Amino acid sequence: MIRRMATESRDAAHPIPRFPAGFLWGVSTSAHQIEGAVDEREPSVWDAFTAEPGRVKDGSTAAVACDHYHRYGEDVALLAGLGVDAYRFSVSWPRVRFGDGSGLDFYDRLVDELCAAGVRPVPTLFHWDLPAGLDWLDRDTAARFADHVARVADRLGDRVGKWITLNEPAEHTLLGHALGVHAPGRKLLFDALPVAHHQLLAHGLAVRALRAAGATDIGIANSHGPVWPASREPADLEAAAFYDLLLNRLFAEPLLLGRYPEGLGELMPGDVESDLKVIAEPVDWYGVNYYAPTKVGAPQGTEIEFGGVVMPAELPFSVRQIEGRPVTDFGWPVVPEGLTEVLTTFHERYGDRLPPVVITENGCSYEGLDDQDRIAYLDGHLRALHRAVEAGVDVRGYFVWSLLDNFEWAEGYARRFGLVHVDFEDPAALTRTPKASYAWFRDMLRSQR
Ligand code: IFM
Repeated sequence: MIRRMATESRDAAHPIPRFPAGFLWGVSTSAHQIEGAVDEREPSVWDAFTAEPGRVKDGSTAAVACDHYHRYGEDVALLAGLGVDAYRFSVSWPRVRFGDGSGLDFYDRLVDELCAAGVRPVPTLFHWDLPAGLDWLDRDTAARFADHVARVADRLGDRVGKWITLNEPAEHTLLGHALGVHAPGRKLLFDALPVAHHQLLAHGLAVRALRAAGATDIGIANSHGPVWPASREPADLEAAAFYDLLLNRLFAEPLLLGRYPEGLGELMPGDVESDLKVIAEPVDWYGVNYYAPTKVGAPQGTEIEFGGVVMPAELPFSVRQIEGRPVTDFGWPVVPEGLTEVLTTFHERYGDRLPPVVITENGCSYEGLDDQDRIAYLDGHLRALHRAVEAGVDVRGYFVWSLLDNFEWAEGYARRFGLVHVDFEDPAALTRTPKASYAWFRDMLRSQR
């Protein structure tokens, strides 16, 4: 059921500046966070993780989530009402492997529905829900992923033009394998680096599989943000540079430059030089997920809790709070100019090796239907994005995270990122109610046409 809109859009005294012609506007979601229908897919590493007490803060699971699997028609109607050009969703690998291919039928139906509504489907082929039994520490998982990609491209490629290989391999490595706060819950610290390498290899193999299937519009969704040193002291500068290496350069440079940044290549498994040739398969655009900058200083010798993540004392850096900024319900600082900064930094660092950029995620967690904080966040970030365009960065699209409130991983349902509220208190109805930000984004899109 879809309820009437919470409020009408507020008057924009200063409209968002116009983005270049052909700019792609969309919203994003991911399979595990919204689909539910757990019995109609194979298990994933997230099912085992959420079953362990204490892993998810509110004790919830994604077994039903938004039940998008059964309610996708309603959700496509919401997309059409919003007036977006494109919808970024993810294809669940455990669902694709289910039964005799009936899992893929779901994406067939979804893509048909999107096309009928005039919304371009933009699938992400891996968004953290690894099939149970597979492991990114194994090199073979990269080859298995390429098979999955070929299968999906074969089925959907007649209607899907734009593809995303992976979502945020950095977070999947860091949170899932180094710090253990996401599935599969490993705390390997720097021994998690092979997970990064195998995902990057999987990306390169996926690009090859997509090209073999005739795809011409391929990207990745990498998370990036500026890293601000806590002070100008050498120890803080060094710690910040190291964090920048891990968050930004480790995942950008193999793809864009065909090499690992200093010292990291030696730590990776296998024939790294030959793998880098695969990893650097050219992409048509580069996706950036941006939420906030990170302030980083020298280690403080103690465990630090930051943004819901406990960082052990032995790390060679410590993450600090950025003071003097509003924060989202997640405690993340709201820093729109960080988006301009990360894009202009990449433009300067990588020059013409950086393909056109698409913002594949940007958004914030706030409670409430009259979500003026979210409107302010999106308004500020779109202006910041436009400043990057004015500064010469070739930006081709922007996707809000997220269409719906959903299962926010280890936080459960406590963090609401949606333009549309979902009533998780009433699991039989899971009523969708567009928030004020939905109307605001819809009106902003109209002003761009
Ligand atoms: O919900 C996540 C998403 O799955 C990946 N990027 C960040 C979002 C907000 O935490």
